[in-house]
Amino acid sequence: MISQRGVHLLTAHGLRGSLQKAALSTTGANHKSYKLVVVGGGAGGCATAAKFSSKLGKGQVAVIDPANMHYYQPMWTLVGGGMKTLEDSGKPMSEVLPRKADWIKRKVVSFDPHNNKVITDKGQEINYEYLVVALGIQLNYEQIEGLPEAFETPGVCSNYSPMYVKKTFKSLKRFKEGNAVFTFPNTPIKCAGAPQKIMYISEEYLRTHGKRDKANIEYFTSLPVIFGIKKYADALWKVVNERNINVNLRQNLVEVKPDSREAIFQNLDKPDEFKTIKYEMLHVTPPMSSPDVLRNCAALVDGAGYLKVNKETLQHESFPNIFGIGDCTNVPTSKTAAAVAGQFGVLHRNLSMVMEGKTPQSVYDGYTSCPLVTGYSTCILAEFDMNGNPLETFPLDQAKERRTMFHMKRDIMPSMYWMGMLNGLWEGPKYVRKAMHLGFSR
Ligand code: FAD
Ligand code: UQ1
Repeated sequence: MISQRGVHLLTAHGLRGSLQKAALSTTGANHKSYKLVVVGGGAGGCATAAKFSSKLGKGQVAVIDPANMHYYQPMWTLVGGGMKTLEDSGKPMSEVLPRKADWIKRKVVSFDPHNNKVITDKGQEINYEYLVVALGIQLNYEQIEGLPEAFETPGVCSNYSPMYVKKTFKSLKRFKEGNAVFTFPNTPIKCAGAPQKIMYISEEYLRTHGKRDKANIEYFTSLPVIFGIKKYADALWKVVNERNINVNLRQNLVEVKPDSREAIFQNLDKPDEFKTIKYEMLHVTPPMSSPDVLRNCAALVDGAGYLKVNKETLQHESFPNIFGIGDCTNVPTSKTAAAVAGQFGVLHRNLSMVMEGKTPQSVYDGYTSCPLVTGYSTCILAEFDMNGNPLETFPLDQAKERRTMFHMKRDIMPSMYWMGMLNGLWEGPKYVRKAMHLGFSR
């Protein structure tokens, strides 16, 4: 059900009247206006722009994003394991954004939601009737003391950034003996399974390359659990135990000393207690936050700095002409591209209704998925909802490591992303799930 508050916000009659004040034409290089502005041309922004530029026509939709490249980030797990290259994972932004949308290749530096405009780093004011915020999540590597310097040294890597992902496989190849350390930070992150996926891949690599008996594999996580959903956590404990991987819970990486090749962790339950471990290889998942530009706009965000939307309709809680999608929102589900796919169907239906002066009806169930790659040919396909209940597509035990799921992740998902999702044609596996369960599934 849509909450009472959501329904109340959406009676968009008054909204449409006031928004008509926003000029619809382009009014000069430093001041442009669009029916719909999409901030961020990543997974959620690109899908949204494709759908609405096709619906509204040329010149009505703008995407603002400064990036030259659009990356399919889920592939970086495979890049880290040497199964794909960084080049395989990216396409020029100009090739993926829809032709009917204007691409403003700039960074948004501030929001002015009371006046329906955003400002770019070139000082341009871009007015909108409707706004979709799809900024993703910010990586904060610099918050870990010594880490930026450590990235300059061998063996320190991170699948989370195109700058450091190539170093992961290099680190595996140069590994001789010692500790291979994998971290999970003390903040919400995107794809909460990725910090351990690369650990399982690394374990298999070291085993099949004759180095496993000289390697000690350590997982340091800030969380009190190995994974947030019990069904998959139970399966992952089996994997780490069978493969002799040490798991250290409630341990947060606070400092790296590249000269002595040491990583320092704080015990989050006893904050005065620190543990130092020498590393031969260190894979870091950085602390993350809502992007600064969003956090700085108090009217748009919740206490944690994320875009404050109705978790069911994805409409902003205070500005009915603003919607959010993806990692930058405060929707309480695990931040993944699969979640973005599930949100996208809801967003395009609800925003279309608001554009027609109607009340949003479509409800997001919190669907998200994390293909937990456990090596070079196996994967546990975790799928669950906002309440942490499994919401699985296939009528089989998805907590089991399977080759079929690995092939889906490696060979099918990329095309589904580039051709389906970015063209606004993939809303997640809801209908596949219903078909697979003969209609007996949500
Ligand atoms: P993004 O796709 O990150 O896009 C944000 C866009 O905003 C970017 O293009 C950026 O340039 C732009 N931007 C940022 N700041 C500004 C600004 N100031 N002005 C204008 N534009 C700006 N998900 C899965 O479903 N399955 C997986 O297996 C999976 N594995 C992953 C593995 C790794 C290693 C990583 C890093 C991620 C993984 N994900 C996975 C997560 C998935 O990639 C993200 O959740 C998804 O891309 C989020 O989409 P988004 O549109 O919210 O943000
Ligand atoms: C998915 O929809 C998606 O978005 C495109 C992903 O991101 C790459 C995924 O990893 C997964 C698993 C899904 C869900 C799709 C199916 C068919 C289960």
